[in-house]
Parts: sequence; structure tokens; C-alpha cells
Amino acid sequence: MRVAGSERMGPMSVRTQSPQPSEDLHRAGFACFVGRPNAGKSTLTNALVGQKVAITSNRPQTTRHTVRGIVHRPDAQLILVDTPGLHKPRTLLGERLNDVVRTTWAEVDVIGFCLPADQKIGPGDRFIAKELAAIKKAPKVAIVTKTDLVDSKQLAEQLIAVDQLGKELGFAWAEIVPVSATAGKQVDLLADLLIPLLPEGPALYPEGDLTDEPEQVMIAELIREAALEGVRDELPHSIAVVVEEMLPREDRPADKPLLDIHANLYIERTSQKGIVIGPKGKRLKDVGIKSRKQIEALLGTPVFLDLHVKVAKDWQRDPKQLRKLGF
Ligand SMILES: Nc1nc2c(ncn2[C@@H]2O[C@H](COP(=O)(O)OP(=O)(O)OP(=O)(O)O)[C@@H](O)[C@H]2O)c(=O)[nH]1
Ligand SMILES: [Mg+2]
Repeated sequence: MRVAGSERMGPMSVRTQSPQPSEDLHRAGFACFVGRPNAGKSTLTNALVGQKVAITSNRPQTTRHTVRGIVHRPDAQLILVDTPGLHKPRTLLGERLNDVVRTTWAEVDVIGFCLPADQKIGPGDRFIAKELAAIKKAPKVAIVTKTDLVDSKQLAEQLIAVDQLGKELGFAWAEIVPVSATAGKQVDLLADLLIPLLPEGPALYPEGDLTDEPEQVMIAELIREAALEGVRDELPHSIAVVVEEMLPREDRPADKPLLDIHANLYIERTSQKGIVIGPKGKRLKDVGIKSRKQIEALLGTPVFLDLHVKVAKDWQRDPKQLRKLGF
């Protein structure tokens, strides 16, 4: 068993150095992150890119579409594809999200399977690993996430369990990499190890591009992220956000522009309205303030955010509503 970057793993063979890039070879390709909801895929994507391209939260099933984040190196371009957490679907939306994951991992050059260090490997992980075993084309890298939450003994046990999981299913991990995205531990090393697994080829995105997410989608996601904070139970799943319109305010002097953004926050039932809006509208206002700051930072321009709450009845189960909301 080889564990990347670990010197304290005792008898196991370890790798502490990144592979040396060869001088004139350029590599470019796609690596996806898959795993259970909440495994830390989006946080890791952002840490690798060095900027927030995907929203994150402690609620499961935060990510609802593939998000690409681009890592630029002189000798390589690594395109990360963050995917929704693969889970047992309970709604049509859940089925669609799982489909997105399976389509993605069939298309990429490398698969990064994320397993949190602080949770024992469970049926959800096994289920994913079993499906991964059937994919012969792409090398599979096991990424043990959130290593800051465990001590070295627990981490060692998890690394052994991950190694064992591959063996049980009859395949070998190309690498096993422990990382902490929030502590920035071994994040660069992970990129160093993914890059040699990419095909040779020229850059696929212009230099400096960090994502290909459309602005409107990023903005809707930032609003949803702010709305997810502090809501419980079923509500996180019920929230969807759509940016309807973005227009520069007329009659503004050139040095004082203002961008009007009109967005709708959808919920599934009228009874959820009160929770989202809060007493005297306070919650919704806070969501607006919080997301507006992030939107302004993203766009580099002052923004007026006009946010409305609407009911799209049972949208997670309704094909027509799903289509309207972009799924
Ligand atoms: N302590 C610690 N927490 C982390 C780390 N990475 C992610 N988290 C937390 O774990 C939670 C889930 O993170 P996400 O990145 O949203 O997880 P995800 O796998 O993208 O989840 P889905 O999109 O729902 O599938 C968030 O509360 C993160 O802050 C880490 O390295 N250390
Ligand atoms: Mg995510």
C-alpha cells in the first residue's frame, strides 16, 4: 500500500515527494470528484482552484450540477469536475443528480473518490466503490478528506480500510491521498499526483480561467448557499434559486454603476415560506445581505439584489417544474 505524502505510516511504503514534471511534456484533462453527500468534494475543488467556484454547506446534497474548476500549472491544466453526492434517491431530482454523477465519471480521465477521514466506511461508500470497480478506463484515486478532524492513529486506520476496500473489490487505487481542504494540507500534492494521470495535450481552457460556470448560475448558487445556512430538516432540499434578470441600472454615472439582479428563491410548500422569510422578513434580508456581498466580490461591481420567495409545488418530484428550474 502506498500512501501519498505520509512519513508516519510506519511499515507501509510511502511517497513523500511529488512526481517530477518532465520538461517539455504538457498534460491536460479532467478529474472528477465523487463520493457521498457531505464528503468534502466541493470544498476540496475550491481549495485546489484557490477560489470559490462551488458552493459548500454542512447539509447533504448541496451540489446539484457538475462544477468545473481549473488548476493551471506551467506543464499542465487539470480540470476538476465536482459532482453531486451520490445517494439513495428519494425524488426525481435525486435520480437526476445521480445520473449526472454516472455520466461524469464515464467521461473523465481520472476519478477521485472522496471518503471523509472522520467517518467509518459505510454502505454508501461501498455502493459507490462497487460501481467504480466496474469502470476500467479511468484510474481511480482514493482521497481521504477532512484529515484535520482525526488523529494520526484514526487516519492510519482509515487509510488501511480504504486500501482494503479496493482489494475486496478487486482493483488497486492509483494513489491513496489524505488531504485537508480547510487546513490546506496536501492539497497541492493531490494536484501533483493527479496531473501525471492526465493525457498529454495542450491546454483546454484559456489561461487564468478558473471555471466555466456562467455568472448567472454562480450568483444563484451564492444565494442558495446563504439560504441553506441555519435551515434544517427537509428545507435545504426544497430550496432552489433562479436569477431571472441582470440589468445595469439606468441613469447612473459611469463611475457609480449599479447592477440590478432579480432572483427568485423557490420552495416546495406554502408552509415553508415563513421559515425562509423569518420574523418580519429578517431571515430573507440576511440571506440577501450575505449573498450580495459575495456577488459584489465576484463581479467587482455594486449590486442591488431583489430577492423574492415563490412556491413551486413539489418541484423535486415534478418533471415540468424540474425542467423550469434547469434540471
Ligand atoms: N474540518 C473539515 N471540514 C471540511 C473539510 N472539507 C469539507 N469540510 C466540511 O464538510 C461539509 C461538506 O463539505 P462540502 O464540500 O459541501 O461537501 P460535498 O461533498 O461537496 O457535499 P455535496 O455537494 O452535498 O455532495 C462542509 O461543512 C465543509 O465545511 C475539511 O478538510 N476539514
Ligand atoms: Mg458539493
